[in-house]
Amino acid sequence: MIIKTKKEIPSSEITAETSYKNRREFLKQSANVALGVGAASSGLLSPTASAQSAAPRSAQQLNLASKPDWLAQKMASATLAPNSGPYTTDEMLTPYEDVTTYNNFFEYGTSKDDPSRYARNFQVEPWSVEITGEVNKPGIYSLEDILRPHTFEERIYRHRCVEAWSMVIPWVGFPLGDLISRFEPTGNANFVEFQTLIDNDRFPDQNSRFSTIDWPYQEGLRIDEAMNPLTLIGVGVYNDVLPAQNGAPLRLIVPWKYGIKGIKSIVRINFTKEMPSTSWNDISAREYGFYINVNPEVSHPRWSQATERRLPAGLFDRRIETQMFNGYADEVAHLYAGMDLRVNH
Ligand SMILES: Nc1nc2c(c(=O)[nH]1)N[C@H]1C(S)=C(S)[C@@H](COP(=O)(O)O)O[C@H]1N2
Ligand SMILES: [Mo]
Repeated sequence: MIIKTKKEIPSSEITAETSYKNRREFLKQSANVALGVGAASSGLLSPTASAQSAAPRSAQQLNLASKPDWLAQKMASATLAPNSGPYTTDEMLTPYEDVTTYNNFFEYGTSKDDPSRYARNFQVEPWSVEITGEVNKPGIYSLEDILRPHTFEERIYRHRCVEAWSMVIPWVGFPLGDLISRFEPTGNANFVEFQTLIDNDRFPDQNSRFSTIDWPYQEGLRIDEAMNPLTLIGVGVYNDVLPAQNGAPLRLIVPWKYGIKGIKSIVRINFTKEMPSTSWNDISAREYGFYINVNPEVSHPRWSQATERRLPAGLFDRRIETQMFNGYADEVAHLYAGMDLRVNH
């Protein structure tokens, strides 16, 4: 098998996206080889899978904290998103730059660039997740215990913020349902509640007297929403571990709901009989219901949700129409059969 060496690329030109594309090409070609499609003899294989780990990025974007070997290995063996179906989209990906510098993470401040600025040197180790409530196997699990049994997979999802902007993001993660099953929920587990880390040193705005949120940031799902195959525990983006500003080391991803649901840097998962309270519902139940499903027909009291600004913005705003359930109606509409989605917004 002949493997061609790639021409030297100046490090300034290596971006997260080129390394991302290179790895996708590499994996696709490897798959072809495995299937006997015969790319090997044509010299198409590029040896970039190992080279890409050295791809430099600006320190501001990085914020990757620590990446233990076991995690790096799992990340490298993540399966690619399929070519069609709900787990992918052929819409243009939002560049890594935007995904990692235009963020909502109020623990760092309320400006879009606060998270990437203040998340420097965020240490994810040691990290543990406490499992409590209506399960047969509660306990405190280390990050490795939580993640190791799962096969990582790439999913390319639309991400729609309640503020009416959106992105298309190649996540790496695994189905939340697979994680939940390991703890054996009891018959009383009707809801799942999630909490973000409280840490006044690492999250400056948790000290602020002016912060609107009563920490910790808290979110919840009905158990059938949590078990839906679209719902992910996210551990990476663009083939690499999550930067701190995107919710390292693990976060929730629920693509048919407004981004609010996607709680970051999770330290506790609690199984409850009653509907849990959620941070934004506590602040204003009128504006943010428990369900917050993406719905172009239900306006926010202060703005329409019929359209969204798709990032990257470029010279002019790219305004597109918002889709019911963010385009995932076939997968999730049945969860809300018989419910009035204006009341349960
Ligand atoms: N802990 C915590 N999680 C959070 C938030 C937050 O402020 N704190 N913001 C939410 C909102 S409103 C959005 S749109 C997404 C943004 O995720 P991203 O920055 O990775 O795109 O994170 C969600 N998860
Ligand atoms: Mo959001």
